[in-house]
Amino acid sequence: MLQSALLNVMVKAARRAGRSLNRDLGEIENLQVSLKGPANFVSLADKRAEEMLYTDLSKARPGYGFIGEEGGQREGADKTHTWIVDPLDGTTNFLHGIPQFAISIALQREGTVIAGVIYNPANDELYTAERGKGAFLNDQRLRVAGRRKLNECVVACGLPHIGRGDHEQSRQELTEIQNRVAGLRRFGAASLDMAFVAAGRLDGYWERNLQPWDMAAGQIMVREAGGVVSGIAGNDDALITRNVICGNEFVHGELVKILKPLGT
Ligand code: 2AM
Ligand code: CA
Ligand code: CA
Ligand code: CA
Repeated sequence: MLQSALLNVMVKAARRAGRSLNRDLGEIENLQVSLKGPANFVSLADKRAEEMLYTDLSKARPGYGFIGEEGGQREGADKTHTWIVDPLDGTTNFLHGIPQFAISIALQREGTVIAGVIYNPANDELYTAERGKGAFLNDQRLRVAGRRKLNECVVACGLPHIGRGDHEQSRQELTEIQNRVAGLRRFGAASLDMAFVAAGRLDGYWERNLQPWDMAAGQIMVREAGGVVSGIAGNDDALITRNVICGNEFVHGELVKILKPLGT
C-alpha cells in the first residue's frame, strides 16, 4: 500500500501518541484519574495523548481546526478543514488494563470526513482509510463481512453508562437483538467496534449517544470497506444524530428494522 502524505501525517501522530499510551498503561496508578461526568473518566493518559496529537497535527497542517474530546474545539485560520480526534477511545478499558482502546483521528473537509486513522497501540493494529481509496488494517485491504442471515451474525453494541442514556430502551434493544443473532458483543471502544465491522470481524454494530470523535474515523473506515453507516433512522447522519448503526448493506438494514421502532 502506498500511503498518501496526508495519511502519513495522521499515522505518525497516532503512533507517537500510541507510544505515550503504552507507557502510561504500565503505570495506571499514577494517572490522576478524575470524573468529567457520570462514569466518564479522564486521566493524564488521555490529556497527554491529545496534546501530542494537537502538536503534531497542527504542525503538519497549520491552520486546520481541531476538535478533541479533552481539549474542546480549537479554531484555525483554515475554515474548511477540521481534525476530529479522540486521543483515547475506551478509557474505561484502558484504566482496567483491558487492551481494547484506540486513538481515533478523522479529517473533515467542508463537513465530509475524507480520511481516518484508528490505532490500537496495545496490539499495534493500525486501521487507515481515505475517501475513494479503500480501508486497510496495517497493509491489508479491508472488506466488510458478506453474511446475509442475521442468525449467523456476530453483532456488537454499546450500552448506556451510569446516569446516561435510556436504560429501559437499551434493555428492549438487547432483548430484540439477542434472540436473532449468533452472538452479541460489548467491547467498550466505539472506534474499534467500527474498525472491526470494516475488517469483517463483526457483522454489525450499533450504539446510541456517541460523540463525533467516537465515530468520525470509524465511519469512513466502514464505508471504504464497502459497508453502510447511518444513525438509528437508517438514512440520517450519525455524526449529527449521534447514534450509529453500521454493517454490510443487509445487516445494516436488518438492524434499522429492529431498532428504529424503539426510537430514533
Ligand atoms: P471514551 O472512552 O473515549 O469516553 C463505549 O460505549 C463508548 O462510549 C466509548 O467510545 C467511550 O469513549 C464512550 N464513553 C464511555 N463512557 C462514557 C460516558 N460516561 N459518557 C459518554 N461516553 C462514554
Ligand atoms: Ca471520555
Ligand atoms: Ca470515545
Ligand atoms: Ca476518549
